[in-house]
Amino acid sequence: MFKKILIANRGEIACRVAATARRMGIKTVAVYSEADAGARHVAVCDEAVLIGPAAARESYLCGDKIIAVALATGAQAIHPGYGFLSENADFADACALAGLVFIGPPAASMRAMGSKSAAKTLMEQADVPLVPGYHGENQDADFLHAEGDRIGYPVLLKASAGGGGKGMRVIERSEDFKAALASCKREAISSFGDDKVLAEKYLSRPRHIEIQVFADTLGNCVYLHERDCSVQRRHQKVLEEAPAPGMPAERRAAMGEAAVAAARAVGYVGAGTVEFIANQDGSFYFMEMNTRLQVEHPVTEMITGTDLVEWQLRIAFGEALPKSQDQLTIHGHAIEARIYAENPEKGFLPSIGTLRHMDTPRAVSFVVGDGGHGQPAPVRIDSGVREGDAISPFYDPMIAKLIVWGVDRTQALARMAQALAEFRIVGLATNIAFLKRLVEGAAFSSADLDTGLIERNSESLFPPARAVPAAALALATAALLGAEQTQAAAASTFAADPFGSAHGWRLNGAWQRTIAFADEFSATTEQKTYRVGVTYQRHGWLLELGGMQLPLTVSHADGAELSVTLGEAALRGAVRRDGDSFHVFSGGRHFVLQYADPLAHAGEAEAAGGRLTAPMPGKVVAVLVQNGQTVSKGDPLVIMEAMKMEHTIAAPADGTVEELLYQVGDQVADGAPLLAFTPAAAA
Ligand code: MV4
Repeated sequence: MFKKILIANRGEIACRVAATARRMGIKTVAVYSEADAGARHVAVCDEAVLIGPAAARESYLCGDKIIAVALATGAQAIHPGYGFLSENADFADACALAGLVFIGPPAASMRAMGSKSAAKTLMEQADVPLVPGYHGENQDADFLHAEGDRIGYPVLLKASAGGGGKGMRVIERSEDFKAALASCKREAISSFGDDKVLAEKYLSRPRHIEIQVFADTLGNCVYLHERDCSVQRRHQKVLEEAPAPGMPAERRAAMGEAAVAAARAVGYVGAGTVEFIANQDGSFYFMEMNTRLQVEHPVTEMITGTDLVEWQLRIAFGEALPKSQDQLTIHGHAIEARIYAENPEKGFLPSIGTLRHMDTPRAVSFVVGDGGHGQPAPVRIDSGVREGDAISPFYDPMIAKLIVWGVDRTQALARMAQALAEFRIVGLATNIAFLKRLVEGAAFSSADLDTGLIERNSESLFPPARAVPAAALALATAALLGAEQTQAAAASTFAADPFGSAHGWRLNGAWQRTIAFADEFSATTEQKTYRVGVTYQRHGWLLELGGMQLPLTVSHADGAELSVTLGEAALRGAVRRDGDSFHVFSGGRHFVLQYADPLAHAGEAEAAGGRLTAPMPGKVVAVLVQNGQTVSKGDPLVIMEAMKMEHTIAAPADGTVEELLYQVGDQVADGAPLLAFTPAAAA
């Protein structure tokens, strides 16, 4: 086997390839851009070499630099992952010329599948079913129009050099043919530099079903069954599953054999995917072949108990396929969801920023399937990022792939919903809540699949923002009050300080304040403010919210995890604070509440002035420090009550409290100095 390979990729696929290489005892070389110096794929490989600036065309797309690194580090082979150089035939040739093994198909197979019309001609000769249409050389407008009339409307025009849905035109009527043809050719020449088009019968509600194939250099070729990737959004896959719901065994075998015939027709070696579109009646037609390992390969691994990267490595080394067709049976059901840093409510705009917190469901970061012994892990996460990493604008904003396995689709669906509820991200907008609505929605759960599923169900997938429920407000309030208590206790220097008591504040009996939370701005609704009245009691608080008075007690707190009782209701959730944002994760939902603490930063601007002043007229309700005490920036010093709200005056910087000017119970005028403070830098 290879001793060392170079991984010419980044993110989750680079990490995933590295995991298999490690298991097989193969050393790995990572390449990385300036944006990725601290990236996970760099950390998990044995060696890493910087290849250029962040922009992909100056780093991950520079075949010559990557080949030079492979030669310099003594790597014998290059795994291209997906995207970047993975389907670049010239790069595969350049690897061979440099004496390196390209872990992928022969360059000639890639080129044969590169042109849609040439590929269709080859497929026709190999008896692979094609959509009725015309894919010949004649591009005369009158001739193509006659072909359109012969095929029958609706007709779909596709750019021959296109892919991924670009350069397509649906034509409903013969009268519209010429105009659509001209527009399709204009787009084809500007997007692909080639205005050749083909015409097909347009299928109105197709499913996207693809077959995983593998071929070795000894002439063996097998199929590893199908994946249903019908749930897409603008040609981006959102959910993928295996096997395809409702697939009869005979059709599975027919599609598998057609896919193997397609691979054989182009002399294929290695991992490939033959993409079909299928009518609702089950008839299926060849669309294109993807000459790489695909993003969604884990669902196939889970149901077949294989490690497809191991297969790729063995085949590239010249070994035979690890399993024969008879040994490739299907076990259970797997679903993959792609978790993206994007905002579904804002047209799926990518969300750039830092992963402040990332709680993932309990999962195995990479497992191969059961291999015939026992069951695969129910939840797998393939990710190239860690908490604290940035999602940059330079690359695909995928955060993770969440893959679940179940004995059947029902169990897999339930596990997916549960795992999505446990996936909590703070710092970026994500599609997690959208995915959860999608997998729980009637269309997906009843497997009523086709490529229009998301558009057709947009009303239920993008529900109008609802009022924040009392449970979420209570959890945020409990987190805020609990944190204040802990802070006060830590800041207190008096052993018997009543303010440090875990039971809450008590000053001459109960006292009250009002906490205001604002929900998120959204494109469709106004920002709403929620007021929560708090009365401090011996064992917890009495909350007033939504016109009701309910006692709130914290029964358990462990990091961000909270169990509270609100009235009669036991509530559980996690609350993560990110500045003034409280992220409440409860019941599988994620609420972002802005804590409207108007005076939280009071006094900060006066740090240099040496005196902290009262932000408004009010009463001193707590003094948390002593004369001469050194404090850290942000430590609470004095708490005032004004207009039924509590305001914490915090240390504006590290420094020393020189002199306290008021005592608990004192009335203070607006702007009056509260204490003398010396910042550390000035001391
Ligand atoms: C089609 C089609 C309907 N009829 N061909 C889109 C991308 C390319 N891979 C093939 N595509 C389609 N070809 C005929 N004759 C509908 C699509 C299509 C589609 C296919 C797979 C997954 C998602 C899709 C979304 C829109 C259209």
